[in-house]
Amino acid sequence: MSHFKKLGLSIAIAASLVAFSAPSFSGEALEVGKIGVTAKIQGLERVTQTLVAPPFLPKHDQVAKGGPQIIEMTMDIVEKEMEISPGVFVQAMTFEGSNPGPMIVAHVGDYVELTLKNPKTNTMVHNIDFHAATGALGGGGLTNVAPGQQVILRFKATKAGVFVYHCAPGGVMIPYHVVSGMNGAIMILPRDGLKDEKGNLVTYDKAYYIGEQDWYVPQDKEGKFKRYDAPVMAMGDTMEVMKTLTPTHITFNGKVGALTGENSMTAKVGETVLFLHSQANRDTRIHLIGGHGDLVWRGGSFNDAPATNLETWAIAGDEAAAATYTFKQPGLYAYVNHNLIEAIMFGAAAHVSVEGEWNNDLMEQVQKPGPIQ
Ligand SMILES: [Cu+2]
Repeated sequence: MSHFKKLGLSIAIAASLVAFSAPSFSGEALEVGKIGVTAKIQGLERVTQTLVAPPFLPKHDQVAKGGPQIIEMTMDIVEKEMEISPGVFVQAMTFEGSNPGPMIVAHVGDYVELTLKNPKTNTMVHNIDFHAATGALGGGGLTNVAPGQQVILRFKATKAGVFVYHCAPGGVMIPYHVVSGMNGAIMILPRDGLKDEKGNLVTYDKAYYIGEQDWYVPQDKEGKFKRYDAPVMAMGDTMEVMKTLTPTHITFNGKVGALTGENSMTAKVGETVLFLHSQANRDTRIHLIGGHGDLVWRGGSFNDAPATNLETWAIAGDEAAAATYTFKQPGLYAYVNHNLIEAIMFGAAAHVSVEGEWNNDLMEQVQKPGPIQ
């Protein structure tokens, strides 16, 4: 063994002895551990994720390149009046000004580091509870911010799946903020990507995030929807409607018709689309009319094998789920909450406009409608 190699070995042994002996000083063990974790995290690459308004997702890799990263992002809390249906206004509370808030994307093993800002023009205390996070009420206990404050929370992504996040500032403010629009979702992908029911890699050509929201808008004696100047002024009347457990409106992405017409989701025949759907407060059931859920991660856990070929998939209140579908026919598809009263009369419907060649083998109108012969 050369002198240099010997020297190197003895340094390694000395270092490992230090490492092993340190925790034996029980009083300092915790401190050493903390420093160790911080040093480990500090050694990771930092990347900034630019959040985008739903139904779109931030730029991301489906299969992680390299090791875990610290993914930094900033969210502004925005209190604002939103028109959820023509002529119907709510005093909304939002992450980043949209309902739902932006989708965050990470991989298992990454650290999500969020700077949450509550501008001083806001009127309420807010926070964030990540269902993907472990401890402190999902981070809610560490992120209460009054108007004019910001906070930085970092959590490790340990569970693969799609998870809701929402504001949870305590007591009746929890449901009030959630049904005022203050919720979104985060997708934590397995480092080696999504897998089908047999364990084979699944990739998608595009992904959409649909956030379903139940709204409880007070009405006057004539049945006209009331309008308020601030969330605190709308609260008393809104709580009375909330207690009926009957929403007045149910939207996909913040407004009746937000994902229809010119704003329809799009795809081409042959493309695989990943649909991510959250409902932070209330049960729903999703159906793609004319298509299927080829692969459905019920409950949103990517560690579980997906269900296959579903017609409708249930999403429990305060849950997000994922489904893929490879489009086989062109045309306009309705993507709905298949309580059809909620879809058609309350607003919980979207469209997917699909381009491509019609396949007569899969479906053909053999005879046009005409007089009975
Ligand atoms: Cu809030």
